[in-house]
Amino acid sequence: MNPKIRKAEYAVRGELAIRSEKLKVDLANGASHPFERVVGCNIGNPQALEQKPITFFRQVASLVEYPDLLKDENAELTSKLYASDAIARAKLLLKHIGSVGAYSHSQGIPQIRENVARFISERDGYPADPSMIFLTQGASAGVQLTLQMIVEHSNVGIMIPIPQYPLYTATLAVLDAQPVPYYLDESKGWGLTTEELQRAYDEAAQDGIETRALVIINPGNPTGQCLSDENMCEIIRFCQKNKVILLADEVYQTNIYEPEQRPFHSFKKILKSMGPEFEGLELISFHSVSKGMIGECGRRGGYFECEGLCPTVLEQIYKISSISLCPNVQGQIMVDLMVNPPKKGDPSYLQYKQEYDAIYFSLIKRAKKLEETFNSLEGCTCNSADGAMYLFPHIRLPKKAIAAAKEAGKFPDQFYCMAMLEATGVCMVAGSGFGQVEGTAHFRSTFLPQPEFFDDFCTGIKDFHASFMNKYRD
Ligand code: DCS
Repeated sequence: MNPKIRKAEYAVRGELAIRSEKLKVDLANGASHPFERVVGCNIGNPQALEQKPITFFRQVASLVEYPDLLKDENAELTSKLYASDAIARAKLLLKHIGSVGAYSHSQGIPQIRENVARFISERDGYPADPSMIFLTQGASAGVQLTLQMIVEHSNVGIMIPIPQYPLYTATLAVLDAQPVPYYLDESKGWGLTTEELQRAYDEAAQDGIETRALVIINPGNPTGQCLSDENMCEIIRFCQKNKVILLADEVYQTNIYEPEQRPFHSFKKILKSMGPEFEGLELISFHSVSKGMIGECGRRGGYFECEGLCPTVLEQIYKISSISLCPNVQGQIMVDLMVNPPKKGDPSYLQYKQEYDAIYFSLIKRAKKLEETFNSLEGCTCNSADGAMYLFPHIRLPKKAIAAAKEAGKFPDQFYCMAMLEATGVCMVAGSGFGQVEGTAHFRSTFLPQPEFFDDFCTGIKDFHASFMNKYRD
C-alpha cells in the first residue's frame, strides 16, 4: 500500500468521531451512558443536526429527479405540491441537461457555469468568464485537483495557515508535497502579517523548498475570522512579489456575522480593485453548496474560478476533470440554485427569504451564546466568530491533566475532548488536528446544535468543564 496514504490525517473524522459513532450505536442498542444523545459538533454538517433544507431548492431537486411530475397529465397534482417558479426552473434545467442520470460536460453544465459567472460578477462588480469556471463535487474535489496540478515534485511547498482545515495537510501528505505553515495570530483575532508570511516562505526556501502556492481560508476554518481588506491586499502583494499562486477557499462567504464591521469581500474583487499592476496574478477561488444557509453537504456541489491562468494550463485542468467524466449532476443543480435563488417578486421568494433569515439569525445567536459559554470556563478564552461555523477556544489545562494525557498516550487537547465526549456525548475536534502554536491547546466546536437544545448543550459543557477542572486542578 502507498505509505503516503497512511501518513495523511483528517481529524474532523478521526478518533473522536469514530468513538462518537460507537456511542451512538450503543445508545440505540439501549446501553446506558451519562447522556441521552450524541451531539456531533466535530463537523460542519448542518442538516445532520436537523437544519431544515431550503424548500425551493428541494422542490427543484425533486422535480428534476422525477420528471414525470412535469408531464401535462400530472399538472394538477404538481401545481398543488410545487411552487410555479420551482416547476419553471426544473423545466429549464431539464431542457439544458436532458437527464440528471446522464454524464454532463466535464467542466460542468455550460448554462450553470454561465449563472455562476453572473453571480460572481454581480457579487464583485467585475466580469467573470464561464470558461474559467469548473464545477466540482464540493470544494474538496476542486482543492484536491488544483493541488495535484501544482505539485510538480516532493520539494514543492504550499503555504497553509495554522490553524488550518486538515483537507490541506492531508492532501499534501498524499501528494508527497511540503506544507509550509504560516501562523495566524490569535491575539489579533486570528489575523496575519506579511512578516509572518515572509518568514514562513524564507525558512522553507532555506530548507530547499520551492513554494508555489499560498492557501487562505476566508472566512477561516477553524478560526472564524473574516479578513480585513488591508490584510487581503497584503496577501495579494506577497503572492505577486514571491510569484506564488493564491488559492482562496471562500466556502463560508455567506456565513458572515458582523456584516457591518467585517463584510466578506472575495479575493477576486480585491485583486481586481488593485489595478493592472496585479493583472497576472494566478488566483483560484473555491465555493461550495455545503455551507452558508444551504448546508447541502451531501449533494457534493461546488465550483472553482480561475483568474490569470494561461490557456495551456486551463486545457490541462479540463483534461484532468474529464478523466473523472463529470461532477455529479444533482450537485451541479444545487450550485445553480445557490447562485440563482428566488428573486424579489418570484412566487417562492418570501418563503425562501424567511427560511434563509431564520437560519442566519439563529446561527448568529448560537455563535454568541457558545462564545460566551467558552469565555466563562476557567482557563479558557475564545475569539468571536466573524464568520464560518466554528469557534476555536484556547484552553489552559492543568499540569495534572497534561500528565494524565501523556499517560494515556494522547495530546492534552485530545484527552480533554475525549473526556468531554464520554461525559456529555458532545463530540468536538482537538486543536492538534488543525495545528496550533506548540505548547498551546485548543479545540474546535461548531455552533450548529439545534436551537431547542442549545441551552442544555451549553450547560452540559460548563458542567463537564467544572468537573474536569475539579479532578485535575493543580
Ligand atoms: N474548505 C473548507 C474551509 C471547509 O471547511 C470545507 C468543509 C471544505 C473546504 C470542503 O467542503 P465541501 O467539499 O463539502 O464543499 N468543512 C469540513 C469541516 O471542517 N467540517 O465539515 C466539513
